Amino acid sequence: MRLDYLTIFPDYFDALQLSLVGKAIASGLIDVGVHDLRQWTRDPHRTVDDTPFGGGAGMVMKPEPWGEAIDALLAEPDPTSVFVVPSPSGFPLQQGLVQELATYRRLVFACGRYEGIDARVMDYAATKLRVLPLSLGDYVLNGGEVAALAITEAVVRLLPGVIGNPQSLSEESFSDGTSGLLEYPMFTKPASWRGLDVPAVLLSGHHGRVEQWRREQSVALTKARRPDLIAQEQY
Ligand code: 6GU
Repeated sequence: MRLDYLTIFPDYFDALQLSLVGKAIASGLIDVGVHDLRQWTRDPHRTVDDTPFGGGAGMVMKPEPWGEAIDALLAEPDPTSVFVVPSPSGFPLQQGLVQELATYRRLVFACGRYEGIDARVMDYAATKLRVLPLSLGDYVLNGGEVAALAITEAVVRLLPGVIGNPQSLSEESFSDGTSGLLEYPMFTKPASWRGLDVPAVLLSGHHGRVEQWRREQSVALTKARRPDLIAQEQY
């Protein structure tokens, strides 16, 4: 998979070299390009923003540098690529959509700052590739960079060969979109630590009782933290 990032803060993406995503780059499973949007400006001040038509607070990212960037990255229309636009106004990102993104050959992340990107940029991009505005949740970040990193990590860990034990993918929260429950609590050694004991059932060796306990814990946690998930299904 190929990943491109359009940003005025390329340094955010130094973090791609770390951990699992960094290993996927080093091993050639993915390759990444980080692009400073200002290289596609033409004025001495390398301006990327301007005041909004219709008035209002804040600044809007002007379309021209984005148009040149899109042309530089995509010579022709490409149905195997997605233009991902992180935005609090985007479609809510869920694991099913992450799985879909993992099937594409290329993702181009358009990281906006200020009050957003001139809307015509998304219309223009849509003449070349699928455009997908995505939100991480109902809160506001200052720009798309941190969200692009989060989306990247969610996608890359699903690519074949990136995670050593694929079973750890199928057992986790939201893994298949069918269990719909949060993960149960996990423990490791020592069995007693600072007066806190691991639940005895986990030391019992009774596989069936362990499974039942974990299921009960998952249901209780989901009821407490994500009642919206319980409402959708019957437990
Ligand atoms: Cl994807 N972008 C920004 N700027 N803010 C957000 C977000 C994304 N998701 C939640 N808040």
